[in-house]
Amino acid sequence: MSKTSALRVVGDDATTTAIPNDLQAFWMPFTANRSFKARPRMVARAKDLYYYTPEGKQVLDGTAGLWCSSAGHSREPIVEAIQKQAAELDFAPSFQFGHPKAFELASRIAALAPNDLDHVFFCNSGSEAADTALKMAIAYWHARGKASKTRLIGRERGYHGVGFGGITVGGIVANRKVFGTLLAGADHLPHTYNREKQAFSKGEPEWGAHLADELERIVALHDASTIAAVMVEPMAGSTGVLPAPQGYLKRLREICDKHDILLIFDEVITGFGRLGAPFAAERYGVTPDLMTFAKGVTNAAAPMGGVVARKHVYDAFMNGPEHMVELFHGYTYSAHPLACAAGLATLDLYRDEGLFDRAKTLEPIWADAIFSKLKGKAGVLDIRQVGLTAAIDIESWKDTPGKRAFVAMDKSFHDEGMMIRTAGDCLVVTPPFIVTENDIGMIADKLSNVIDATVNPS
Ligand code: PXG
Repeated sequence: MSKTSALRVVGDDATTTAIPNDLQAFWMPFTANRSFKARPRMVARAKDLYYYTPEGKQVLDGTAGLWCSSAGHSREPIVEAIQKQAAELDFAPSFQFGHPKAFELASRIAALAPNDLDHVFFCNSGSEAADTALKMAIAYWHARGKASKTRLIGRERGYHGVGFGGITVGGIVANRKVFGTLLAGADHLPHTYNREKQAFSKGEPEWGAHLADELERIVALHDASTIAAVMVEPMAGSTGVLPAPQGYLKRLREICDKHDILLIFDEVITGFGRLGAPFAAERYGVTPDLMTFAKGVTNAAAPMGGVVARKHVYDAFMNGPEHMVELFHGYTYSAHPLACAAGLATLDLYRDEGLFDRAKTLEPIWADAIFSKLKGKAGVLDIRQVGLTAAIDIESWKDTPGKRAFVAMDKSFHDEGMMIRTAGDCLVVTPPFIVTENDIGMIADKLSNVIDATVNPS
């Protein structure tokens, strides 16, 4: 097959867009490539709550992209900031040099983060943020003269991106099982989901705080002198929205304190308003030692991630000769000027439009709409929700687990004009915070339609 692919033009109005006619070259991430290429779900443009296909058809963004475009798409202040920055300073090294917006953005994020989470390390994705936090934790104990503390504890069903550190502490089996032995010395807490005890809870389930005590068992097995850190998502997102049981995170914090173990919150999804507060740490009144972020920091208009460290973590590194690098870690694109400009414009937009408060105000309206429309429907096995997120477990088709949700996702795009995500036979919706009550009703209706349309296998 020729490697040059001509462009085919489709559509016949102002929305006309050129699309490549050869879909083979792009090996798509986390995608059923053959199915996609047989029946593409293509978008070419986006504005506010909507994507538009190359043909100009409107698609409601039920997922804020991948939980990341929280203020809606192609927002002018962010677009302008990126354009201006590209013309003014396209790139600057952050190794031994700096540029003003990196410091400004770090200060703004530190100010948003609770307590003494005061120092911000930049990278370019949630995966890099997770691996950075894990490396920081191990290096922290080394710097403190406790170099035997290297074990990393994660949780079943956890998602911390796709780097080797992240999949080692992560607990999504498909993301781990074909990648060999991973990092040595990891262990896992049990996940916090129990349908029998928690089905159809709104917000944080009442049952499950005691599962944090499993950390005591892990400490007893390995000894605290070998454990560097515990990393968890305050709400496990990718696995299909598992909100932390009431009191669970506080208990985890107490056990970490008791045994001198760092607590890392992976706030890649929960950071920047998704749970109605700047960070989930604030919603739950629990301060981790390290906190990752990505996605919403730039409204996803430029790739960026990072780790916020508490003062005592940062200070542990600030010794030795002053001409020496304190932490041998970083990325060429750490604090990339375009991402910093996008981040500053995004934080302004969140503040000016009160979008975190909006998410908080909308939460009960969102929960009521989803529950009242979908609870009790045939084949709806559970609904979980916290902040502006919801996950609906639907009954699987016989012998083809995951296929019903896949078909529902495809039908949602093509027939209902709405983008949703799936996790096994679970439908996940996480809209931008700019949704209105009316939009929320529409999302619930469209979900109801695709659930009905997939009762029988196709
Ligand atoms: N940590 C958490 C908690 C995440 O949710 C990452 C790390 C990795 O981020 P990057 O930027 O490396 O992808 C994530 C990413 C979904 C979905 O539909 C979730 C993510 C990414 C894509 C899809 O659940 N989370």
